[in-house]
Order: sequence, then C-alpha cells, then structure tokens
Amino acid sequence: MTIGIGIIGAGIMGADHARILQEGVAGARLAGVQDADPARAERVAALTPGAQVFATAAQLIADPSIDAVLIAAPDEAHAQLTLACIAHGKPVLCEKPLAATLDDCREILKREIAGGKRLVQVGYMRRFDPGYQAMKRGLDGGSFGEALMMHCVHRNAVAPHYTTSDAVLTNSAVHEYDVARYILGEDFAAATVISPRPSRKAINRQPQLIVLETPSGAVVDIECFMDCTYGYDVRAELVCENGTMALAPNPPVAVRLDMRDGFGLNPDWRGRFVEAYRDQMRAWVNTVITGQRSVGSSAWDGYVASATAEACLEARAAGAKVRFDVGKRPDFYA
Ligand code: ISE
Repeated sequence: MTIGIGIIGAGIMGADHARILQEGVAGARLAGVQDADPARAERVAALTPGAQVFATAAQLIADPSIDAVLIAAPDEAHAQLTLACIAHGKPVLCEKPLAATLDDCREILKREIAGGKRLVQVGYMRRFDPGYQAMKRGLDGGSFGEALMMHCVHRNAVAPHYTTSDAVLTNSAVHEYDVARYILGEDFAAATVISPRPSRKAINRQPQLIVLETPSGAVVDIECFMDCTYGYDVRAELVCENGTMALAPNPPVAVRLDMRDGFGLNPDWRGRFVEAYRDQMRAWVNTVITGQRSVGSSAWDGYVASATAEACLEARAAGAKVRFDVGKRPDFYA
C-alpha cells in the first residue's frame, strides 16, 4: 500500500519534507502541495512526478488522493488546519508548535478525543535524533542511576528579523521542553527565565536562560540564543547519579583544515537533524499505514510543550520562579 501525502506550506520546512519524500520513504509518495504562494507550491511539486498543486488547503485536505497531511504552514495556521484534518478523519503531522495559543491546543485535544481516533503527531523531531535516543535508552537502562540535571544549549546562527524574545521561548526552546520531558519521563512543574542583554547584531530580541524543574527534583537549564553567527549549535548533557551522557558533535567527523582542528557545524537545523527528520517521517508513515504508535509527539505532548512555553513567558514577566501544572494526561493519550 502506498499512501498519498499532502503538504500544506511550501516554505523552508515544507520543501525539506518534500525532499525527504522524494528521496524515498517506503509506503508513501508526495501527492499534493498547497501554499499561499502558488509559484512556491509549483516549484516544490514539480520535483515529484504526479504531485498535484492545490489552490486551497481545504481542497487538499478534502481530496481523496490525499491520505495524510503534513502541515508546514505558518504557526498561526496550525490549529485551524489540524482541526480540518481531524474533521476529515485524516492523519496529520503538524510542524511545531501544535498551535499558536493554549486555547487552540485544548480545542485540538477536545476534537481529537471526540473523534475517538489518534490522528495528530507534532513535529518535535528531536525525539528521533540518534543522540537523544541513546540518552533516553541509557537513562531507562538504569546503570546511570537517577537523572539530576540536564544542561542544554540551543543556538541559531541567524534568525529572521521579526523573531522576538517571546518566540525564543515559544518557538525555539519548545524543542528542549519536549525532548527533555521525553527523556526524563516527567512533566515540568516550575520555570524561571532570565534574559541577558541582546547582541548588538540583533537588538530586537534577547537570548533566554531557562531553568525548568520536575516534580521529582530534576533540573533542566536551557540557553537559547538566536544570533550566535558562527553556526547552528545544539548541545545537551544529562548528569546522572553514576555518570553523564552528552550529545556527540554533529557532523561526527573531526577535521583539520586552514590551521584549525575540530568539528564543523551545520548552518541550520535541517542538516543537524537530517536523520531525525527522515526517521520522523518514516515513523509517521508507518503509524498511518499500520496504526502502530511511534515515539512521536502526540497532540497531548504538543499541548504540554506549549503550556511549558506559556509558564516560561509568565516567569520572565514576573521575574520570579513560576509554579505550574499542565494537568493530568487523558487516558486517550496513554
Ligand atoms: C526553528 O523554527 C526550528 O524549529 C529549529 O529546529 C530550531 O532549532 C530553531 O531555533 C527554530 O527557529
């Protein structure tokens, strides 16, 4: 069986997901593309023979040739498009964040539960990264003992000029909220956020230093900085009772060139997380075809990441530690 995937949004991420499908994902083919800019949709669809360009997202979602939908449209459109997929009973992989507001996240949970079928996966692809997966396996294996701390660094070389300090908490650091919670197996219950002064190269946003605490007492610190200029840099070290685990450099090859000795960096997340994006797609397609669950983030996980972001916004505004409770996971998402 080969399922037809429709991609909504043909920007940087939509085009990258289309590339993954073009390179070959067993059981799936790119069947349709839609974008507010039809020329952009044409360019992405043209690389796959038979892929159709749709005039509207509603037409793509409703079309019988589309078995499952990948949403890579702007964040503000995520909720409405995800709800439309649920209404049509079509599986959907929505880029993070699940929705732009917590109310919209809750509406998605409500409608998915009412429909009685798990249809939504959220694109928190780091769960598929070999490094984070090894960290989770190591912790679950028991020989490291309990996790005490996780130190995270998340730096973009450059960011679009409209990126705000809020977006650093709600659109970038959300990856760490999701993957740290996945590895630790616990939600967060307290947040503290400090904002250093901005880089003079990007004065309209500040780096963010976030400290999250779990109910059992593990602490996760995250430095999230959008303007480091030198490359895309993601690091994580898990400190446990008996030892530590850290992500290895990526690309995993040390080079000596031009009087330098060290590891190269990717310009952005697409290269750094190339395996994670590919394996996320494979796992999602497998879920759609077989109904088997993957480790991919559910709508509940997407809601929790956004609720954690909301607590971080509150903590920064308060200039103090904020305690919060994301609520009990409904049995539907067990
Ligand atoms: C971007 O939107 C992503 O999702 C990347 O994975 C993240 O690292 C980056 O900071 C975001 O701007």
